[in-house]
Amino acid sequence: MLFSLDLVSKSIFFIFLWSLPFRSVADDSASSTSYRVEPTPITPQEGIPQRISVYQPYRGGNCHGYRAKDISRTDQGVTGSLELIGSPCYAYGTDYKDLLLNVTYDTEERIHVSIRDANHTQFEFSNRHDIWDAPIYHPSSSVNQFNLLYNFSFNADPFEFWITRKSDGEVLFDTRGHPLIFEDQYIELTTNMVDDYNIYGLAETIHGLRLGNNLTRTFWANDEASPLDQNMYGTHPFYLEQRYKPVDSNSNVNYNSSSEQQKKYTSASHGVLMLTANGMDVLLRPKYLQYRMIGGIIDLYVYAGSEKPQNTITQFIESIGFPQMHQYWTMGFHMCRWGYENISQIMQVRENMRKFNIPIETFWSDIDYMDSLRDFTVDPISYSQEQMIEFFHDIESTHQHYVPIVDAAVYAANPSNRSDDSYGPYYEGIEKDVFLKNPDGSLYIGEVWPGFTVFPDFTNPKVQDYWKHGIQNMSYAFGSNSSSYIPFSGLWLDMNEPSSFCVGSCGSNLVNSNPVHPPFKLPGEPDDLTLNYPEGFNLTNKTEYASASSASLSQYYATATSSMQPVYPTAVPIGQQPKHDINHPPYAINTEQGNHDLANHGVSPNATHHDGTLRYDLFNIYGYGEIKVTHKALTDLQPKVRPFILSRSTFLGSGVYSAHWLGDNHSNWPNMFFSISGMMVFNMLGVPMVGADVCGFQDNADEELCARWMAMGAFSPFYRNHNQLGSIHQEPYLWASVAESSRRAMNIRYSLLPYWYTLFRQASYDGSTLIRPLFFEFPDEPSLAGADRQFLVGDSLLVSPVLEPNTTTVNGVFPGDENTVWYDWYNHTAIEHKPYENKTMDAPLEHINVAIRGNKIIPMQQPAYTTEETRKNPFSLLVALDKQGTAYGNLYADDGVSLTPNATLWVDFSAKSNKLSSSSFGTYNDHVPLANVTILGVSSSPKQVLFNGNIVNSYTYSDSIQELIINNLNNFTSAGAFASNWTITW
Ligand code: MIG
Repeated sequence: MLFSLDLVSKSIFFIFLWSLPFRSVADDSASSTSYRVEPTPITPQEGIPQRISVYQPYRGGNCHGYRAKDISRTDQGVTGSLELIGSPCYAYGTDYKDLLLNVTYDTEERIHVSIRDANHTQFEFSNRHDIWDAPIYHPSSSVNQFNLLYNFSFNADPFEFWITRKSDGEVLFDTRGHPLIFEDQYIELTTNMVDDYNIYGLAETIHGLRLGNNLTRTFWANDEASPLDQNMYGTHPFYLEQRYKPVDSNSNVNYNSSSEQQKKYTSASHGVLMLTANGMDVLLRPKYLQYRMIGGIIDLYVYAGSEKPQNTITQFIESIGFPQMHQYWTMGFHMCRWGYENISQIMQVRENMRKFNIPIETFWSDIDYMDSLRDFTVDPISYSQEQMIEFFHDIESTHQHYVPIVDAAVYAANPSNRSDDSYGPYYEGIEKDVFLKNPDGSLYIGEVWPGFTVFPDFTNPKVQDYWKHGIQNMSYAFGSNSSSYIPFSGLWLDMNEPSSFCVGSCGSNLVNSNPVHPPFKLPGEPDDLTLNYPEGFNLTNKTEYASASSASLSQYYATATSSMQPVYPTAVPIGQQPKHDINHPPYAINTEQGNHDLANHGVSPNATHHDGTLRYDLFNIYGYGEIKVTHKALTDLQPKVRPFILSRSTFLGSGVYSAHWLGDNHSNWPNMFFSISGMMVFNMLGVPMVGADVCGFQDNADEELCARWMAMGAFSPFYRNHNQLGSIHQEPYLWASVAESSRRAMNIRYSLLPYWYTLFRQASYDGSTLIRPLFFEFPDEPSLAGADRQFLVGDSLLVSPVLEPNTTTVNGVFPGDENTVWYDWYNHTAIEHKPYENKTMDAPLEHINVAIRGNKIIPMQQPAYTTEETRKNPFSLLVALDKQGTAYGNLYADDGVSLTPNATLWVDFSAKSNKLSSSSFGTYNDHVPLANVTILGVSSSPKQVLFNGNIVNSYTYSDSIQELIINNLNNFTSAGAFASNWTITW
């Protein structure tokens, strides 16, 4: 009998089997039992109700902080010890009596303050370079203490510290008046804040760009669709703060100003990072900002910043890692949907897009393609190998791409079900011992789409081979017949918070009932359930299912205190030592999930990693671990190619390996609006390849929303339309106006690909933002501090999308001063505006307002149906002169694929005094000529136009638009537009 085999010997056998073709559902002989998955959902498990501490009476009032002893200052920093004042106060845990203070001057811009318990009992994230390593730990330059941009000051008794920026005396971080609390499950550190502070970041949440001072940001990786202000998928405990000062309030301040105009304000920004993967609340309040962490130690970094917000962001991103370059094709349009039931439907979308002449670069598959929703399998019928081979052949011939989803959770095979025996990803993981455990060493078994599941421990070194093997086998399952041919172009990592639909290890002892239906109805699933779940699973397990769900519930209730009455973790009497509780810590953070139980809807904090580290201490970095392992697997499989990974959960530095989408939004206008700040913030966090589900994921999109969003999406770095199972279709050809708005906006996007690619290169080089808040370019204008209804693409384009229904106009500002020129993208005329006047622009349904900033030069190419075809078309330049007749820009190019390109090209463009010069550096050349140059802001008709001194005959000048178009440059540049330096004069 198969069930009598022990798991390990069985697994060895099935690792072998796994490389063979996957089981076919038609093979009935594989099923020894009669199964039909019980369709009635079990009662959702909601965890043990917690009273979130931030809304309870404050427990730290009896704490008096610490006293500094043995402080010594060196050229590198400050060290010393801290001693608890008075007796323990047991705010929400047990106070440490002795702490170590370590302040290091990491770089001239960045200071690091660490405070830990003297015996190193607490988990120290910064010791785990095996899990997270970043340039922050390896400062490159030696620090000259005379060049430090900051000062560290402190009071000894009680210990308080403050960090100032030397140049202007601004206090950047200041704990004065707030006692430090340092307990085993509660650490509190507070900084005073200026009035009405402007801070940005502390992602991931859905909020306007400027966070305001009445917000609690909780850091706890969470699978939830669009919860306003609350915790979601990713964790980035960094903020940028921007401060403005009236110019005459402090005559010592003298920020450099390039503007001729007398400024009313000057500004400067700095950054603050609390490096931890533990859960925490950050309280943003009118006078202060408070960190409340439920574990770990304090690793605080302050970046002294700059007058330019972008420079502060560069200081930060440099420390967590500059983002990767993505392949060129990733900039094309992506179409996705949960609910493409078979590959024929995707092939049909491909045909329709072509028929309606709407570009599409990449087809995505959600979990529909999997066999019974199990990772690394492909449905043998609806996504049959035969069809997939044909599909890959077709899309490769047209330079299109395919990206399938992979979920973090792995189906736990049912040992009593023969048809599960071939599920190698489970048995190999058992054999290699790479799954998360319970504290008692048994497997942690949660529940996701395929039923009860296990979760790879991405901190286990052994997981690398396991995961790579999974990806390789998936490639075979799709029809590849060679280890070097991977038919998909990237991987989409979902559910990697990781999400789990029940509380705790709910599937322990229940795998014999697998597969089970999720404990809720799927979107669009009928009430009268006659469907098979998962698809293709057409037998019944009704009896097993019933006992499974009741067993699961009783096991779960047994862990609750007695009933489902709320448990108040803060109710430990002062002076008593609270119990160390991993799943229900004494301080209950404000996590969004129902009942605020930390174990609800995710893999719980007591799940245990291979070395005994609790997930409690690594909670927020699971997705990052998966990203890194996937990245390495992909580079192992295709060593020369830049991996493309799209991840839902992210952590500091994820942009080094991955792109991000903003998750399960809704098809409504507010969600479209919030996606702007979402993109801006992820750009500040070094994840520039970011975008929302265009037209919205949940609920039904309508024509007007989708027309507007397809247009705005064309100005997102990551441009993907995605939709939920059960929602009406929203492919852009389904409504005439959506088709038209998509075609127009994509025409712009594809013509701007050289510009986008250059922006990505700059991001990977110095952390430059692609989707840029207005205040980044115009930092001295306080009214822009919260501007998030318009955005800049790079420094040159201003986009003013319509974000509400039933209108044909949009309001927006044209920032800058009297000298700033903005040109309309479409008609090339200079836009009449007064600085900061809220101007109303025409915005018919199929039109999105885009303005070009004077002083900028934008490289473009003639757009085609795919990015590959566009790359073969001639270049053009759009030169937008400022009032002085000058403009600058640049271009980066390489082969668009290679991890380490063997040739690259940088081109600098500059225009002044009626002369445009192009200077190239590097040898990359795709032998595409320059077709034309359009110059805006030319005040009179030129007498002649010369290219490298040779007369150019073909040009037109428009007096009314003040535009000079120089055509037919192909002959001069047939060796390649930028193969050599040139000048054009007029
Ligand atoms: O909870 O795979 O965010 O993009 O379509 C649903 C199905 C699971 C969540 C992802 C969404 C995806 C969906 N997934």
